[in-house]
Amino acid sequence: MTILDMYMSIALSLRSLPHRPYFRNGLYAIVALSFLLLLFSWKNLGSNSYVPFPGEGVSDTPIVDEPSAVWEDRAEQVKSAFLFSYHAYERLAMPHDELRPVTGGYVDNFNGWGVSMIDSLDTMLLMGLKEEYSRALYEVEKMKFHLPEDKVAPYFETVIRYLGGLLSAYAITKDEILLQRADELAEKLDPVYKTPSRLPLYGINPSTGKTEGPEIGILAEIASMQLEYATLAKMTGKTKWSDRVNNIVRTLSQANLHRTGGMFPVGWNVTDGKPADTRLSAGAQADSAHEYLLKLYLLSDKTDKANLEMYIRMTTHLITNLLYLSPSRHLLYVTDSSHGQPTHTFEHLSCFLPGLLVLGVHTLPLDNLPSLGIDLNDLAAGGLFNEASQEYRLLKTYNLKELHMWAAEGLAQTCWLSYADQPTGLGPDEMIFRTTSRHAYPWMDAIEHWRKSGSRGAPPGIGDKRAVALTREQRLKGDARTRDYVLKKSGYLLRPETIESLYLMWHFTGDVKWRVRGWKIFEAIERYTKTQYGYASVRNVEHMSAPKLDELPSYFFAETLKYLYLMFRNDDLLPLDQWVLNTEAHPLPIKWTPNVRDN
Ligand code: DMJ
Repeated sequence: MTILDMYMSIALSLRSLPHRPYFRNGLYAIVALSFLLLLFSWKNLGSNSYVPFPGEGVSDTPIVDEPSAVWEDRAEQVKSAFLFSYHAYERLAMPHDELRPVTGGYVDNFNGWGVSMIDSLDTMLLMGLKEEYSRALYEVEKMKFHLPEDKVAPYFETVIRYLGGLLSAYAITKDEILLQRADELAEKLDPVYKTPSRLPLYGINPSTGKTEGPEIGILAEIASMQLEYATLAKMTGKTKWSDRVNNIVRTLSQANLHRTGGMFPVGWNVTDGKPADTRLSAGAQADSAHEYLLKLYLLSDKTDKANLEMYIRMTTHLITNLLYLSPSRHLLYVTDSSHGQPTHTFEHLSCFLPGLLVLGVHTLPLDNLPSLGIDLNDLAAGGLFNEASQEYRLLKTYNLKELHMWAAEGLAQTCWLSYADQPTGLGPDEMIFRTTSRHAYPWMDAIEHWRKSGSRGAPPGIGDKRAVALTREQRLKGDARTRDYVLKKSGYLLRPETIESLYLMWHFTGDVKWRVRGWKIFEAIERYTKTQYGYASVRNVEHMSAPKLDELPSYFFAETLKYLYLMFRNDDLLPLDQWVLNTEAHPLPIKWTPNVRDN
């Protein structure tokens, strides 16, 4: 029965009351008034009121911390998971790229140079796996970076996985062969920079030097190699590599972003170096470019203000335009936009964002930007994107450190719930949040309303919430109302982003709930993704039988298991004031004494 039906039947039953007009009309008036009040509050939900959801403030699971010996043991279990699958890779696939974890075969999907092995080097080193490392090093010595004539190496993937992997292993061990191979690889890839803008092309055949790629490049692929090249420049002393970085940073910082409020769009013209569309994304096709803004500032030992300013601009637009609350559960999510309209898609890939935000909160004086000579108003000025100045004026009225932290917490919570809601405990690759024109609920509107009405309780979208399991029937009906979302891509691809953010939340806040949730995800990985030969992506996180894909992506070794291991260790294996992790979780050193060589 709908609320309208209910009111109709109350009205009808009033008609049958004994004939006493004053009494009956009085009741009519009360019923009509309550109906109007209900209508008014329902209409307002979509604009600026905030009605807490019954499950808010209630944790999905009791959070029980364990003695440090238990965490030590959990870290060891992650190491065993690494060894189990890496040994299968060594036995059945090395030096090919990836193991097929269901059939025991292999696949060469990233140039065929052994991407799993290179992506794994620093994980082995952090885990103290010397024998596996020396076997891999033996293979590194033989690497030639050759490709048949008809093949193309994807530049971005090759940099983040191979170059990043070689450089971080070199930073840890100083084994010269690693730097030598990294430098050779960068030389072979270098023709991608022969564009008028000096933004890289999509790909290259390193044997022939033939490049390939459309005129409109993708943000993540044209602007996520600066960390690796800045490190290569430091390590080799070659200015050629820092030139590559400087050109990209200059192009990005001079771009006219007035159509996108200071945030980088997805499409970039690699001929003129200008933004080529207005699509915005925090996830696919964009994620690491946003990530590298903050990380470049940190890698420069906090000297590179240009990247910091771009980071502040990016987060300002993202917070004021791309963060939304779901209508019933008030889950905070980040979405992408096309032609200025949010799509309300929420991607697993975007779950790196809470981790990035908490990293910023703990490394930047966000509550005192003027101490770095940065004024929010000035960032919007200069004619580049004056339309955005309203957003800057609004955020200036907040303590930015606090606001970024709320966003980090709320997003991390939603990323976690996207796992906890599922029967397998694994998170889907993409969800679409329920919304109607009334219920598209920008987070900053809710925060403003909450603040204006006295800042009572937790800020909207923040704090623990109950997980919501669907019945089989609800699932089959694809009903979004119970959870506020439906699954768009239902697979779990062994991705790291949520675990990465849980690790960073735990690392910086010390709140054990993030660590406990990390453990729950590891348990789900063990239960539902393990195969005879390793771990496999699963097709559908809603099916307890978790049908498998025959895929074990190399980032599972580089990122997923590394973040879990770091999270469960009791010591600080990787101090984040000394290391910056590239987008494939390869740690790069902030301080380095270069060996100067001739170019
Ligand atoms: C990784 O290869 C990198 O993190 C990349 O930036 C995007 N995501 C994948 C894993 O999901």
